[in-house]
Amino acid sequence: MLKTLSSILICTTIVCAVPSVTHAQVAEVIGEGIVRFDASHATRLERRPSIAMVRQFESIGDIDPDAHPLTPEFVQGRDGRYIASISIEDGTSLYGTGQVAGPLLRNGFVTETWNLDAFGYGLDAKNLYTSQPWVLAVREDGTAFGVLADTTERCEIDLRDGITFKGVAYQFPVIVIDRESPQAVMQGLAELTGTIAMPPRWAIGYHQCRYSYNPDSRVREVAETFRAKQLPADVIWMDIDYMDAYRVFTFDDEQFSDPKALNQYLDSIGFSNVWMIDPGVKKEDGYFVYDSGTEHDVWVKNAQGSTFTGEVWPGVCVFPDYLNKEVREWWAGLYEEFMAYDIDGVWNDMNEPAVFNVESKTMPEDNIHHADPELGGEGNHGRYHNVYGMQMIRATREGVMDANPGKRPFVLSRANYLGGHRYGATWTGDNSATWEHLDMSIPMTINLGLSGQPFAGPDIGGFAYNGDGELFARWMGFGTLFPFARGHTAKGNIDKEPWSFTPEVEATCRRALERRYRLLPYIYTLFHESATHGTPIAMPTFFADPSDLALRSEDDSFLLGDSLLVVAKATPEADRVSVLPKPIDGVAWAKFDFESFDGGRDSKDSDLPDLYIKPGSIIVTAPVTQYFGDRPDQRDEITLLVHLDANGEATGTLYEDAGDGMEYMLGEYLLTTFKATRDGNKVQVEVVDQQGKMTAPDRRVKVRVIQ
Ligand code: MIG
Repeated sequence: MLKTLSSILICTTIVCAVPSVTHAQVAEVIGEGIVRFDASHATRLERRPSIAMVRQFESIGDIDPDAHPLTPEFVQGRDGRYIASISIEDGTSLYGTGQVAGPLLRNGFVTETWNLDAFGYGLDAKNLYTSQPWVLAVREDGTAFGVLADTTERCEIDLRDGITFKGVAYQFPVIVIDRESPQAVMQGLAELTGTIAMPPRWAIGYHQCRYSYNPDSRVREVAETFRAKQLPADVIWMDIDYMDAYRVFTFDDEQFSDPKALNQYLDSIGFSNVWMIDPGVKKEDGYFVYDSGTEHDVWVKNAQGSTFTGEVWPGVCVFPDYLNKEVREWWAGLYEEFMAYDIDGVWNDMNEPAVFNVESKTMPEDNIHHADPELGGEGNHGRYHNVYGMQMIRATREGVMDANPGKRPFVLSRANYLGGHRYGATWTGDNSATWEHLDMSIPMTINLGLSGQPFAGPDIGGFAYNGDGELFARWMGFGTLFPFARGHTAKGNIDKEPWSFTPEVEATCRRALERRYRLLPYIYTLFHESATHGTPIAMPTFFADPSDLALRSEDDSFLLGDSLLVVAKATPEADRVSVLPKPIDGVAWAKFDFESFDGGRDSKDSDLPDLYIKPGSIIVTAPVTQYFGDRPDQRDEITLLVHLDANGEATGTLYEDAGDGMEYMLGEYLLTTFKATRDGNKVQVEVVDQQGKMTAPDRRVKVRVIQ
């Protein structure tokens, strides 16, 4: 016995000296069903801080790696690359891997984490704007596990034969979450990487954008047209042309001479506003951002130690080193004056960071970042590239919060990294106005959700190219039901507002928008669930029944929360048949529309997606409003859509709060659980639970039974 012990001790020492011994792996439990594997004791000691995770999880206890069913095999390839692989059983379906083009099911694909300005990307893109080194694996029986390669470096994710991660210069640890269902695995990921913060209510309304609405009179005109035409919308966006020659934190004197007055006007007609800020700062003496940044020594340095310059929109630019706390504080400080123009939300674009006229489209990998010790300390750009945008929006968010204390910030970022959902929402970048991209916007949004970023959606209508009215109507039809719903288009394109095509297209857009606004109580409740438990908001249809293999590659449809299935018509002919979840105890998911709500306006519009409600669930809806805050009495009426299960029962919840501010964190909210029960040929509905301190409104509750 003694002898064995001492030989183990000796062995440990040898392992430290000779890391090529393969079974030197170490494994430690860091959460419920969550194990972190390191290649060796030595690499464990040299492990870098995790930027994806909310904190550095300590070991709750070591386990024998050989006893774990999913122990990765760590090897260093002949090319020096660090490889970690996990084999999978036949019948295992793979998802996630971040922001990826192509289908939902990722088996057989090779992608890479390397944030890229990918304008005009196609179905075979290897890497896009955000990086999430994470795979969700669903076994044949519906149990699941997730694998996180905890590295910020460029990392290949090869799903051709099991799960293989290939890093470049660092022996990263691998974290495995092994749980009973994909939902439980996603919750585990949220335990590690955090959840979204509850957004302001206006941010879950419809957003209208284009590159760019300018001058300010055009912004007013577009906003007014939404109101005149009774097309629900909450937000209008200011893209880069509002700036004075693309200098961030400035306004063009002529085209946007009075931004505050513009924002106040927009507010008076129920529009919130979002304004763009890029990371590239024009290198120009006398420009206050450049002067101040230079004075504070905030710019990223090149390998020689002098300030790196690269070209972006304003011409030659310098780039803040957001990896550094003092730089982030400096950057946050810039928002005080900016937000004082009554700005509501901020859009950080180009933060991969994008650099023009260089082959790599970004800064050199040997640039230097003075990263905080908590982020890993000084290191080159190759190491920190993928978190540059994430740290930028972290700083932006701080700045926005400091400038508008007590308000909920809204930040949209183009680049991001696993865990970056804590700081901002993401969209799928510069897609195209084609049927392929319309089709792909569903799996892309779902896989982002399965990679920890639930607040996501595409440029509805497509960014590059014009597309036609039919494409636009179809895309608006289901796009308005994504967690982040924003129409956008590139410079030089035709107008792409809901009224820009034919009266028929406009009518479809109105129906689609009205559906979102009716569903807002339900959608807001889903955001609350996501902010509380890390639940994805738009989920793959197979989440309805993870053991049903027929659903595993279904990606023309998605679940918006557990109770609502959205089946899009994603081909021009609308001829593809989606697989639906099976009936539950003989009760089918029931198709419904909002027809009887408003005399048929919603019905028989073949460009709208089909909607199904899950047996046993209640979906809480409200009358159509034009924007958040429209009709102060809007909460005085709700309609419960009820679909009883085989036992004649259904339940559903409703989360309500002030829609902005932080008081909800002190209990100023209301979380109501409704239960419906069949009683002869009647249906009784009662409130079975109510949490939170907000006064329950005196309201009319209508019930609509769907069968
Ligand atoms: O190089 O600000 O993805 O949404 O409209 C283009 C102009 C810069 C890229 C963004 C797009 C935005 C555009 N931007």
